[in-house]
Amino acid sequence: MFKKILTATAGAALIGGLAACGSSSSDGAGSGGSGGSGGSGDITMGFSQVGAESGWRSANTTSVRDSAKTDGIDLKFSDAQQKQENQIKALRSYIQQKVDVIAFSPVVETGWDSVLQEAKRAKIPVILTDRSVDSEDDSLYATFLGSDFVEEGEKAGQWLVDNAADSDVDGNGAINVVELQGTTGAAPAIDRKEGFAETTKADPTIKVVASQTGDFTRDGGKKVMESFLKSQKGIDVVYAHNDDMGLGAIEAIEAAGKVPGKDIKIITVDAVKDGMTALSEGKINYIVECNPLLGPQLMDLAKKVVAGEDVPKRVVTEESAFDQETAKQVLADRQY
Ligand code: GYE
Repeated sequence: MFKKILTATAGAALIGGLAACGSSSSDGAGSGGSGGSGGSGDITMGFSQVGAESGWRSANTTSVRDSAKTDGIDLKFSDAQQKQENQIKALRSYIQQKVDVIAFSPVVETGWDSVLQEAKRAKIPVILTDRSVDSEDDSLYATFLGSDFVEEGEKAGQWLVDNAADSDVDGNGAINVVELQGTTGAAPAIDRKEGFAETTKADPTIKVVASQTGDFTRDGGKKVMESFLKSQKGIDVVYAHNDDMGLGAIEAIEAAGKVPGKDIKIITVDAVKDGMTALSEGKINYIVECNPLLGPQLMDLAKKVVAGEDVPKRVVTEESAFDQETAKQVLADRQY
C-alpha cells in the first residue's frame, strides 16, 4: 500500500503540467498549502464531472472542489460537457497519470465496462458519485455514493396521487401529465421515470400523455414544453426530472398566457434555490429533494478506499421533499 502511495505521489507530481490541456484542469487543491488532515498532496483524485447543465450540477462541483481543498486531496477535475466520450477520455488520462483514486458521475448508465476494466488492471479504485453504471460486474467499482432516484420518482408520483382532485385542473376526470425527462440513458432519468410510473398506477385517472427529454437543462425544458403546449390538449400537470427543466417549462407556460402552478401544476426534483424560490412563489407545486452536497462524503470514502479499508458498496444520501409552505420556511437557509 505504502509503495502504491509513493508511486502515485511521484506520478501526480509529474502530471501537473499535463492535466492543464484539453478540458481537464488541475486545481492544485492541497498544493497551495490550504492544509487539511492528511497533509497536502497525499492523495490524488481524478474526478470526471458530467457537465454544468443545471443548478444541481454547479452546487455538486463546488462541493467536490471545496471538500478536496479542506481534506488536502489533490483534485484533477474535468468537465465532460455531457458527453460519454469525453468522460472515457478523462478516465483514461487519469489512469495514465496513475492517480490514487478515480471518482466520476457517469453521464449515462451503460458502456463503461472496458474503461473500468482498464482502471482495475491498473489497480486504481473507482468511486461512482451521484450516478451509477449498469454493469454485471460490481467489482469494477469500490462504491457508489448517491441518491435513490427511483425513490425520488416515487415521492413525486405519490404527491400527485395524494393531490389528484386538485390536479385535475380542467375537471374532466382525467389527469393529463406531460413528462420532461432528464438526459436519455442517464440513471436519474431512467429511475425517476420508473418510480413515478409505478406509484401513479394507483390512480387510473393519471395518464402520462407525452414524455420527452429536455436533457436536464432550462433551455431544453422550455423548448420541449413549448412543443407540448402546441401538440397536447388539456395538460393538467408537468412532471420534470429536475428543477431547471421545470423552470424552463414555467417560461413556456407563461409565454402561452397560462399561470404555472395553477392552470398547470408542476412537480420537479432537486430543490435548488431557484426551484425553491419558484415553489415558494406558487409557480411550482412540489419539489422532491436531491442533495448535491456529496463532496465531504466522497472525500471520506476516497481516503478509506486508498487506505485499503472496507467501505459499503452503496452509500445512499438522505433527502426530503417540499411543498409551497415548507419551501417558504427553509428558503432563507438554503445553501445552493
Ligand atoms: O437531478 C440534475 C442534474 O444526476 C442527480 O443531474 C443528478 C441530476 C440532477 O443535471 O439536475
